[in-house]
Amino acid sequence: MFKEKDTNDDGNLNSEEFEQCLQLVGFYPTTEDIEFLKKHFDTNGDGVIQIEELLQNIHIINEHSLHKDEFMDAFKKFDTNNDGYIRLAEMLKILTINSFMSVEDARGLLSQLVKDHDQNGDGKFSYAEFVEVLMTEGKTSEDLIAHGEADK
Ligand SMILES: [Ca+2]
Ligand SMILES: [Ca+2]
Ligand SMILES: [Ca+2]
Repeated sequence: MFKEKDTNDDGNLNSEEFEQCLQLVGFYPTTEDIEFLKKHFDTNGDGVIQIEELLQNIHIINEHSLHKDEFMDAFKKFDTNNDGYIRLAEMLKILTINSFMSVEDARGLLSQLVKDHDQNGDGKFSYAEFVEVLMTEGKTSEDLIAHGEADK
């Protein structure tokens, strides 16, 4: 369904085409949203969103559109060095802050999360991977977000 939005038919989506695609799935993004998503869903790092990348991440973008304030807040909170990835050390720090979890428990949880959700195996969570953690881990993720919120 996105093919027709790719007006010059090269498989790449410019910002405008990308925005139109998002509207197709019921998401009316702001310019800030577009920039954020372009940054985080450009999986192959060529600076453009391909239709393929959009399709791969469509369930995440959909979830993002429903909970973006909550998710983006949580992501920013975990990404303490602001490099666009949540490294395990960053996550460990949040989890163990104020003795929320023991270091041992936190390490256990992290290794499970990495095993299940680090799709590309680079040992850190991209925004897309992080949203997937939140989507599939249910209770845990609510705890994570709540904890991050409480510590503002
Ligand atoms: Ca790309
Ligand atoms: Ca980081
Ligand atoms: Ca990863």
